[in-house]
Amino acid sequence: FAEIAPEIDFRPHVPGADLAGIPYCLAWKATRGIWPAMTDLKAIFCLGAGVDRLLADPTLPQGVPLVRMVEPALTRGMVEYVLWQSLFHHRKVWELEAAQSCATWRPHTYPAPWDRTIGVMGLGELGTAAAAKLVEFGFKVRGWSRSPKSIEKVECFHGPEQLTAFLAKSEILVCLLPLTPETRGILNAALFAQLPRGASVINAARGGHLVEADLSAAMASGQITAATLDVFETEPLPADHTFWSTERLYITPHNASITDPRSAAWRISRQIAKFEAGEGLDDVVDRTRGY
Ligand code: NDP
Ligand code: OXD
Repeated sequence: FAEIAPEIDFRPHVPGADLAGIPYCLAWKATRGIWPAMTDLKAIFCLGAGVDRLLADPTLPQGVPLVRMVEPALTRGMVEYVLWQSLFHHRKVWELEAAQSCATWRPHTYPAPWDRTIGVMGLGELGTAAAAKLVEFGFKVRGWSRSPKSIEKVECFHGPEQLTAFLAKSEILVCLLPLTPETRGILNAALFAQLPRGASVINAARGGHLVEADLSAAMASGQITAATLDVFETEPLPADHTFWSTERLYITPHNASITDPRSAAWRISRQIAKFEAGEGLDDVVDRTRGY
C-alpha cells in the first residue's frame, strides 16, 4: 500500500487498538468477534476469494458490504494449479513413480487429452478460467454451476438436477466451489459413486467440501484412484492424519493460489477511490447465497 497507494493511511491491526473511526478493513483470518469494535466501517475487503471464514462470524456487520478478492494473479495461480494437477492425474504419474522406484522400464500409456473428460465444479472467476485453459490443452471439459452458463467448448450443467449427468463422465473432478451451507460435504460417498470408476479428485476449494472418511473409503475400494487435496477441514493437516500416508493421495498446503499483495493493493485502492467518489463496489458478496 505504501508503494501503490501512499495516500491511504494504512494501519496493521494491533490488539487492543481503538478501532472506531476506521472506514475500511482488509481481513483474511480476522479475530472472531472483532467486528462490533469497528463502529464506522464502510466496507470490508476479504484478502482471499473465499469468504466462508468471515461469514462464519456472527458479529460480522450485516449492513456493511463485504468484497471478496478477485485479482488476476490469484486467478492465474489457480489456473496453473488446476492444469498442473490435471496433467498429473491424466498422465497417472504415480505409475511412473512406482516403476522408477524399482528401476523398471515399464511401458506406460495414456489417452489423448481429447479422449479425457475433466469436470469442473464451480464456473465462477476461477473455475471458468481453469476450464478455458483445459480446453486450450485439448481436454474434453464440462462444468457445473448453480445457474445456467454458456462457455465456449465447455459442456455446461447446472443445479442439483444436472449433477448426476455432469458427474457421469468426469474422469478427473476439480472442485472450485465456494463453501456454503449447500456445498458443505458435497464431495461425499454418494457423489464419488456417480463418477466413472477409477476417477481422480482434485479439491482446491475448501476442506469443508470433502467428507474425508468417504474419500478414504472410495480410494480403498478403487472407485477413486487418486486425489490431490490443497485444503482440509483442519489446517495445518495434523501430523497423524491418515491422508499423509495414503497412497496416490497428494497434498499441497493450501497454496493452490495466493493473493498477490501488489495486485490486491492496487485493486483495493481503486475500489476505495471509486466508492469514495460515489460509485458502486465490484465483487460484493451476496450474503443470502453465501458467496
Ligand atoms: P466465484 O464466486 O466466482 O464462483 C463460484 C462458482 O460456484 C459459481 O460458478 C457458482 O455458480 C458456483 N456455485 C456456488 N454454489 C453452488 C451450488 N450450490 N451448486 C452449484 N454451483 C455453485 O468463486 P471463485 O471462482 O472466485 O472461487 C471459488 C472458491 O475457490 C473460493 O470460494 C475459495 O473457497 C476457493 N479458493 C481456493 C484457493 C486456494 O488456494 N486453495 C484460492 C482461491 C480460492 P453461479 O455461477 O451460478 O453463481
Ligand atoms: C482464497 C484462498 O479463498 O486462498 O483466496 O483460499
